[in-house]
Amino acid sequence: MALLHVLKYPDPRLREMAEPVAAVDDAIRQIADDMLETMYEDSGIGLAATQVGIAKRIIVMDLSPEMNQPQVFINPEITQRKGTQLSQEGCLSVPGYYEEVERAAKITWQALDAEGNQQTYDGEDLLAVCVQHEIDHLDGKLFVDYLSPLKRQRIRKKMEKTRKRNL
Ligand code: GNR
Ligand code: NI
Repeated sequence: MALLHVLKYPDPRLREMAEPVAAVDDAIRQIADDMLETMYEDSGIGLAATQVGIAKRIIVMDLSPEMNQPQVFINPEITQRKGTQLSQEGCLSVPGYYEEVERAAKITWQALDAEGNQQTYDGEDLLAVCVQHEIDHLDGKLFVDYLSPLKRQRIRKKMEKTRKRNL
């Protein structure tokens, strides 16, 4: 197990398109385990491999109150979207900022599980938000992209200042 470094906006690596995983092997499971450890350490409910500088289509999540129900989705693809919902989103790559984003209310998605088996899942509310947020990361997209250019610019400027202060 190892903690990974979470990239912060506006790091250009957050804009890369992640590649599909060709085979779910021990190396991929190790990445997923390290991502889960990192996500729990940073009190997140989800994490995409893109955020830790690994351009592979792997996401991890845990929406249980006890944070003891880890989920791993490899090569996830949304196959159905229903309705819309507005909710406050945050991101470990944009720490300290929370903004309202519109997403599909209910989704169906397919993914490989940690054993490499293809599965189909349904989710709504926060689960659906989180899956959409994480798949966006794999496509190089961040929740701030849904905000007005002015809001996004303000967040970017403040993030850059914070980064300089921490150098
Ligand atoms: O921890 C997280 N919380 C969260 C809250 C609302 C909508 C999405 C999220 S995902 C975020 C962790 C993260 O950055 N995942 O990419
Ligand atoms: Ni995020």
